[in-house]
Amino acid sequence: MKENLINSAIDVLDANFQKGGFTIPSEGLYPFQWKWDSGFIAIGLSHYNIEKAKAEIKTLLDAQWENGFIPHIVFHNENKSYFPGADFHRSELHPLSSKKFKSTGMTQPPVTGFVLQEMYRIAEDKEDMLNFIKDNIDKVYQNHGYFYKHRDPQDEGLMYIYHNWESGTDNSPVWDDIWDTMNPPEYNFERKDTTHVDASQRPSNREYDHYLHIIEIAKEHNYDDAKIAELSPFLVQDPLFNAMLIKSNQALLELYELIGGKEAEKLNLRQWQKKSISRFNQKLFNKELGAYVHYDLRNEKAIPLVSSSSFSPLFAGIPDQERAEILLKTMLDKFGGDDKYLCASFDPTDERFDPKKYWRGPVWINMNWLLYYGLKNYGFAKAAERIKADSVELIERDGFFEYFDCRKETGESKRTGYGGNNFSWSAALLIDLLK
Ligand code: 9YW
Repeated sequence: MKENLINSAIDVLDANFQKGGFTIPSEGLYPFQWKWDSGFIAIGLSHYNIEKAKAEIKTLLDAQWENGFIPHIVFHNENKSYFPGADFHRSELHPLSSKKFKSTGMTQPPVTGFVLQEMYRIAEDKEDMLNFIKDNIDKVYQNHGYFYKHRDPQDEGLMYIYHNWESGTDNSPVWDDIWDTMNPPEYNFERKDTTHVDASQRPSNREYDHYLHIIEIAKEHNYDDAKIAELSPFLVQDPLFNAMLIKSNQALLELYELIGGKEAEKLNLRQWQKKSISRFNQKLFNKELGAYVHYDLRNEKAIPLVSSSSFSPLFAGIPDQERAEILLKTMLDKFGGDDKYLCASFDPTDERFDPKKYWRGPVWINMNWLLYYGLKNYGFAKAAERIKADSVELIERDGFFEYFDCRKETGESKRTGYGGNNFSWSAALLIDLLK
C-alpha cells in the first residue's frame, strides 16, 4: 500500500515536471512555477531524484531580482490557461526585476531557506548537497535581506504582505474585513481557473476585483516597495509568512555554521531572529483565542480569527512550551472533533467557515505537513500522528487533490477532494510523510 502510494505520487511529480527544470503545481489550473510550491516540491523530489530537486530550486533562484526579491510566479512559458498572466502583472515595470524571466511583482511565504536544510537532511550524498547549498545559499540570504530592508517599515522584525496572494492562503476569511474597507471597480476580465475547477470551490468574481485592484495600485508605482507600504489598502503581518521567514532564518544560520565563515551573515541572521521572534510573540499572540492571529497594519488592528496559519509558528519553534500547549488545545478544541480531519484551513466553529471553498475551510496538505513537524518537535506525538494519518487517508481515498473537505461525513458523497487534481505539493509532501 505504502509503496503504491509513493509510486503514484512520483508519477504525479514526474508528469508535472517541465523541460525548463521546474514543476507546475497542477496541469491546466497552474501552468507556471510558484515560489512556495517549488520549495515543497523539492522536498518530495529529494527523496527519489536529487538532481531534479536541485534543478527546481536553481530555476526558482534564477528568477531572482537584483534587489533580492523572489517572485511568487515565474512565467516560464506563454501558457494562456491562467489569469492573471505575465501581461497583467508586468514585472518589467520594476527597474530591478529579472531581465531573464517575466514574473509577478509579489512574493510568497519564504520557505526556500528551510527547504535547503530539508534537502540536506534527505540527501544521501551530504558532501554533494553541501556543495549545492554553498552555491545557492547567498541568494536565499539576500532574499531575507530584501524582506528586512523593504517589508518592515516600522522596524519591528515583522514583515508585511501587500496582497492576499502573498500569504499563500488566497481567499481566507481573514481578509474579508479588509475587502470591506475597499471599493474596487468591477473589472472586465476572463477567469480561467473556473474553466478547470467548479466555481463553487474557488473565490468569487468580486473577490478577484479586490485582488486585481491591489495589483493595479502597485503597478501605478512600478512595484516600488515604499510606495506600496504607503498606499496599498492591503498591508498585513501574517503569522504564516513570518513563521516561514523565521524558520528559514534559523535554517540559513545553521547551514552557514556547517559551511563555515560568513560571519557578517550569521550576525545579521542572529539579530533578525532575536528581534522577529520576540516581536512575533508579543504582537501576534491573542490570549483570548489562544492562538496567533494576523495584524492589519494598514488599519492598525489585530484580526481576531483563527486559521491553520495560527498554528504554523509551531513549525518555526516560536512559542515556548507553555504557549505551544495552549495552541494545541485550541487546535483540538476548535478543529479537532471526531467528525473532522485535521487540520481545517479555517476555524470550523466560525460562521465564515466553508468546508469546500479553497482557503475558507478545506484541509491543505502543505499546512498539514508544517503542522505535523511542528507538533512533533514540541513532543505532541499523538496529535502529530493524527495529522499525518489524516493526510494519508484523504489522499489514499480521493487522490492527490489540491484541498479536501475536513468533514468525515459530508452528507453528500464520500468524495472530499477538491480543486486541482494531480497536485504537486500533495504528492511531494506525501512522499516525505511516508518515507
Ligand atoms: C491562484 C499554486 C498556488 C499556491 C497558492 C494557492 C493557489 C493560485 O495555488 O493560488 O491562482 O489562486 O492558494 O497557495 O501557491 O499551487
